[in-house]
Amino acid sequence: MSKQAGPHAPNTKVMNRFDLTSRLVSKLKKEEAVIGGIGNTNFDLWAAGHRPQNFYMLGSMGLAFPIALGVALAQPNRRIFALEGDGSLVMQLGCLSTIATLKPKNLAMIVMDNGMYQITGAQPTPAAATTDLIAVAIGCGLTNASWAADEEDFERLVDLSLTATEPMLIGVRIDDKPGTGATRRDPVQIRERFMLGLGTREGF
Ligand SMILES: Cc1ncc(C[n+]2csc(CCOP(=O)(O)OP(=O)(O)O)c2C)c(N)n1
Repeated sequence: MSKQAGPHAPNTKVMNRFDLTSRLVSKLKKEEAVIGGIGNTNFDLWAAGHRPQNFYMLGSMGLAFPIALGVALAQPNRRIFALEGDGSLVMQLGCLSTIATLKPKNLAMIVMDNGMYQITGAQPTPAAATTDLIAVAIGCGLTNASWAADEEDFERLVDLSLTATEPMLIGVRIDDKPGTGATRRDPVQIRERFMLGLGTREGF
């Protein structure tokens, strides 16, 4: 079941998380960091081809954007991307205000909006029929936030984000497909590998 109605721009195409994640990853040539949220966003990030600069969140919803904010502030010369599900973002809306206030110019966020908590049984989220997450972000002060109309528009927005001078949020409506891969559930390995990938750990 794909969400057809909702508060979003009416002509926004329903796309696919793995396809969009693969399109994003194929554009990354400068060791950009990518933070995947819990579950499907990090499964598809893994399936799109592991990179040493990928971090895969386990267990807690809503932490992809906050973690990415920390990385963006710590490494201002690196571009940072974050992938989050709509249900997870609803759980952590306050981070949008924080990011709008701190304005890291190297941070781009993507919210994968399927209107449901897919991985726990497809229960509807508030984004299904009530909450427009891009409107919320703009209201928080993230003025560089917009829905991607289709895959081509998504790629255009990602290209813009690679040289943006303010934080950017891209909203994509996606189908109800589960993630295509599965990250190994080993938090220590994920953390150490990411630190090596970002050059903050010399070896372990
Ligand atoms: C704080 C917290 N509450 C609940 C859960 C259980 N849980 C794990 S994933 C998930 C749904 C995530 O939904 P969304 O972010 O929209 O991603 P989707 O599954 O749709 O890809 C839930 C409810 C959790 N892991 N952490």
